[in-house]
Amino acid sequence: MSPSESATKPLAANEGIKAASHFLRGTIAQDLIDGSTAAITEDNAQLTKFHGLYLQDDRDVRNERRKLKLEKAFSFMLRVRLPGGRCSPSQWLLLDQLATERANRSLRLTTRQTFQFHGILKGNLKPLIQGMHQALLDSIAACGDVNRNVMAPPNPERSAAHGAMYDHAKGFSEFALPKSRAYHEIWLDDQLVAGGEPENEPLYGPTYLPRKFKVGFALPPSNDVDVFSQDLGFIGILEGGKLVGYNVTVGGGLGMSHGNAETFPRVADVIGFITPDQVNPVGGAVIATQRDYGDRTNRKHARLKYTIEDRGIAWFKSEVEQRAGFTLAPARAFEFSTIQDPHGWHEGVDGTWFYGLHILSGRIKDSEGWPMRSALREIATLHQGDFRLTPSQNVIVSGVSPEQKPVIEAILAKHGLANENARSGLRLNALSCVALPTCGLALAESERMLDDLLLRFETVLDEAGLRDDAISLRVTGCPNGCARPYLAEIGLVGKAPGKYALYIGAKYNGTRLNRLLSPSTTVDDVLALLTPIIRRYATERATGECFGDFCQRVILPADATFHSVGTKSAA
Ligand code: SRM
Ligand code: SF4
Repeated sequence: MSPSESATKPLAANEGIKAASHFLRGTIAQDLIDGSTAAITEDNAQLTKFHGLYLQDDRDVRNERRKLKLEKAFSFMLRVRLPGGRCSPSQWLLLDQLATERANRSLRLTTRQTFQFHGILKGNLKPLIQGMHQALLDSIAACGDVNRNVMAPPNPERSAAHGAMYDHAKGFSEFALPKSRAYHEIWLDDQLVAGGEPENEPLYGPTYLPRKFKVGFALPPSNDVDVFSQDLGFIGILEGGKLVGYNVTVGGGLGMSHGNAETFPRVADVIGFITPDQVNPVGGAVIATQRDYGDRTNRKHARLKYTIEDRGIAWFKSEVEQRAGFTLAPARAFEFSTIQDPHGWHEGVDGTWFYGLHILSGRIKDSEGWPMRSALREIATLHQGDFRLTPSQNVIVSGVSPEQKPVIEAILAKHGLANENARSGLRLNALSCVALPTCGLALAESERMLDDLLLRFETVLDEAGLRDDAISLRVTGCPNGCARPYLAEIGLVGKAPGKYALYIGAKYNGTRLNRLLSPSTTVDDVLALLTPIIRRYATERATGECFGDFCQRVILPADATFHSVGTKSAA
């Protein structure tokens, strides 16, 4: 759709809801005391997203309840705001306790480095949010048409540059927070002073952004945050080990709809280099440009990537420069080699150690033979450093003194979890989204099928001698792309119960999208299609060639549909 076409169309319904909400209040407070339903109104369900909350229902029991003419089994999901994925042991313990008292006794680490609670009943929302507040945690803008949780490399101890980058990411998160006091009033019972001060959202305006907005900071050679999938990205540039600035990326985004060619995943463009003090001005200018030019008539066309596709990257860059009041310098050279988390023990530059612990799909719970939640709770009671959540749904126990190392190891061993990192390269690089039973948009299973899928693949990899090879595999229950499947060497995207679109051939370092191999396959077919390719890869690959590059070179037809970093003109 051209810019002039969108100018003549009516605004999307959410725009009216936002405009009438009085800066995100709506009638949420009234809904919370309505005991006639476990839900809230549809309009308020759009507004609570800005407060980090989604209304959901248990899809496993939907049909049964429909037959019994019962209301859906409603509950809420809450997403914590946690820039760079960092939390203290006392915060961990409190979140763990809240999961027991107010949610479904599990914590879910997300692909954007934060925690989600599931299964919160309406009456538990306020106590949970007030509990988080005691530990200085909130869920403001964790969802909604605003800047979301800002991603950054999880381990500042790796170098001084990592530390500086974490500070910039946290600073940007604060800078781009909505200013409305609605969250404090509704959830924390802050009183309105004399009917309330007039409010203003200097960055967003009263209708916020046309759509969600995502920011990530990456430090080469690791592209752990998948910077090219972000609306706005900052790639750290070092000189003599010092962080001198960032290459700015714009217009990444992964969501699409099956069968709708007007929606597509897109890798971001690199538009130039800035110094660290220019992060907020440039980021603010990018947000403001999207605020003013993003498509507010069609939510499937409202992300920044479409604004850039429609108007051109040169126009976008010049608009950002005009608003920021300076010109971006030419982009500097950079190279990414990996997306993988640091598993196991590593020494930081400050003499402390950190331990990367693999957690499949980021689900922290206690199950038979796998008491991960208990083990992490016990670590949190003794740990003197902090925890870092990674973009690959894992956790890093960080800031461990040499004396505490054996203590952490003993706790893991006691719970039978000492070998969680001794897994196949495929498993250590696998992600899945939540999907069923909580996600209202899921078309197929994802988290609940990942373990079985990996076991089946691992048999094939073992036979081919590839058990330790790092190959990225990501599964989602629908094409929205929450586990970033289009940037995986093997991507399965839910289409219908038991059916997946199969994509292969992304570059392992997250700089090239994959391409469609088969539009609708069962898991059996996925295995049947990929087994011979994996066998060929084992014997025919070039030295150092990653699986995605091999597929691109040998398997996939030449007519690419998705593009990669560097193939488009970065103005
Ligand atoms: Fe997502 C919607 C879960 C990362 C693209 N995502 C949802 C919802 C809230 C479903 C809904 O709208 O009702 C899912 C809740 C499921 C549940 O029960 O918990 C959901 N998204 C997730 C998480 C939890 C997946 C995970 O397993 O970790 C991730 C939470 C991140 C966070 O902490 O903020 C998550 N979602 C992503 C990512 C990856 C990323 O951001 O790095 C993407 C692709 C990148 C992008 O945005 O382009 C992503 N989620 C979407 C979309 C498609 C957006 C689009 O542009 O089309 C939707 C649907 C929508 O917005 O309409 C969506
Ligand atoms: Fe739900 Fe789809 Fe996101 Fe998976 S990818 S969590 S199914 S919206």
